[in-house]
Amino acid sequence: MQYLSSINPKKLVLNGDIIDIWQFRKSYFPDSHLGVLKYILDLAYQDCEVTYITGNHDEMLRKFGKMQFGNISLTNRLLLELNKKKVWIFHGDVFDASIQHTKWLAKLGGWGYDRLIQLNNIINWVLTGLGKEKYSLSKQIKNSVKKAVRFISDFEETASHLAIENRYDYVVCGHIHQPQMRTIETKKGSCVYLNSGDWIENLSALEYNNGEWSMFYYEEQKHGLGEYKESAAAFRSNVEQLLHNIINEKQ
Ligand SMILES: [Mn+2]
Repeated sequence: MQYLSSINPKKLVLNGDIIDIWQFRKSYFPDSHLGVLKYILDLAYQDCEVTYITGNHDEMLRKFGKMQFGNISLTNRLLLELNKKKVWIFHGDVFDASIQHTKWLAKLGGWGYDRLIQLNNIINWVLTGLGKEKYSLSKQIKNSVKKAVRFISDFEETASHLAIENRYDYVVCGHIHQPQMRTIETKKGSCVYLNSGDWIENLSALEYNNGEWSMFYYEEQKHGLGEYKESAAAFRSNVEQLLHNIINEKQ
């Protein structure tokens, strides 16, 4: 909240796994988390364009495809043009099942994100059919640090190869919880790979200001943020009132 209330974005992109639907089912949702969601609604209310990109923990939302509610849009991926540079933003779990096939995947080139999702689903379907478990990143990481490091670099390269094939200048992912900003070159060109990290361990975010990308790290920069005061409380009770009205109207 301290970070969120310190920024004043024109656009806010939430790159997947914001709401853990599986946990949500177990009705685990503390007030502090709800406060973050309400604050984001507040931003949207005040003319910030909020884009909610679906991840694997909130993949149920994927079936809705693209949706728009006022300033809030729900999507599987986002294309932006910033300073004449093409930016491709998606969560990245799509690579989980197919990462081991990086090389031939890169050769296919020009593959859209939706087809990658299909491929990922097919591979998991085949694995399940064979009585094997779905491919899981967290499991891979638990297996060995070496494998995890390999996975991360494969992930970054796969994303970048696809971005280069599709002529994007920037590719922005989440999912692997590894904040990163680096240029990746291939014979066909180059692109900048960015990862916003996470708000579990790294407490990091990507920012785009005056034509430049930068990484925010809460631990290093929190002293410059100022304190968060619960001044948005008035709006919050408004949201509660609004929800209450909607519910009552339906009855
Ligand atoms: Mn994820």
